Amino acid sequence: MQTKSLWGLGDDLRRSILRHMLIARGVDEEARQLQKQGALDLWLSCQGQEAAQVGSAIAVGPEATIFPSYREHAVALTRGVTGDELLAQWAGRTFCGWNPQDRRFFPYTLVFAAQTLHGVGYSIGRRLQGLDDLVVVYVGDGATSEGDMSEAMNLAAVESASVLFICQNNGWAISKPAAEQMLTTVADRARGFGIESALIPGDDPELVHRECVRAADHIRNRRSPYLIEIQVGRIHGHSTSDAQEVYRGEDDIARATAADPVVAYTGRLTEQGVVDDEWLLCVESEVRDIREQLMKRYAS
Ligand SMILES: Cc1ncc(C[n+]2csc(CCOP(=O)(O)OP(=O)(O)O)c2C)c(N)n1
Ligand SMILES: [Mg+2]
Repeated sequence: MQTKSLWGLGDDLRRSILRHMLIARGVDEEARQLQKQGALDLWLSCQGQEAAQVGSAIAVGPEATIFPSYREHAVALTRGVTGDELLAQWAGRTFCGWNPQDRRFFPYTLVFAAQTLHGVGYSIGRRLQGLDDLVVVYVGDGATSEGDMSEAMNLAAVESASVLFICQNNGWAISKPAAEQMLTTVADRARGFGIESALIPGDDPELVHRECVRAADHIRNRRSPYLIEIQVGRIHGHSTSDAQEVYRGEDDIARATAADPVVAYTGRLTEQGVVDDEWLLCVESEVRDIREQLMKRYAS
């Protein structure tokens, strides 16, 4: 029997969301292990942010062009970038492992916040050419302190650009806590630029999905930008080079780990009978195959 979630999502979509979250978790964990073995130069884990990333990526649909920061692995994988393509850059094998045009997913931007202006400019250019101009820009809380972000929000507002800014606020810019970076929320700041916004929790992919569908509708119908600030938990350090225990309290790390959205969503769909052991074993085996392929390709 087909059941519906609180937000009206059907079982197939809910299973697809969970599958993407589990694949993202597996690829991320494999990359962390490979980095420890020296096979990758660096890895910035997205563990704890899968609900925000998969929920939003599916909600905006395949036509939207995505401008990521450097931690949107779950978005990339949901968009069809393979684990191999994703890891290649971090192994120093390429500047970008995928074709940004084909995937409508631009290269990672290590100069943080630069992608905000690239995204707004791209959307304006697409509109001038009469093409689908919906652009999604992912940005971290720390990057919103850059001048580029303010310029991008202002430009998007005055040009009525079709841009959805998604700020994943994990509470940290490396070791700098969000409370020391800003005195308002990012969502409030957007309103100061004339951009409508929402501040939402990032532990439930279905809620994120619903808010992003609404935001994309708003952008398409009103031809004006929108910003969603998603509160997420960071389970691991900023990167594999970062010892978060030095500056982050044990309780904060424990809270993020306990709130793990992948564990929570797996439990929820199991309890509701949307997935069963057979389905979970099947996805587990798919994830194991992906991890084995990555290990063979990178650990040698
Ligand atoms: C322009 C620029 N300044 C400084 C850095 C160094 N740096 C890399 S990540 C980072 C913090 C980013 O924090 P946030 O935007 O919150 O993203 P998160 O890593 O938490 O996802 C900094 C300062 C950089 N990459 N680019
Ligand atoms: Mg951050």
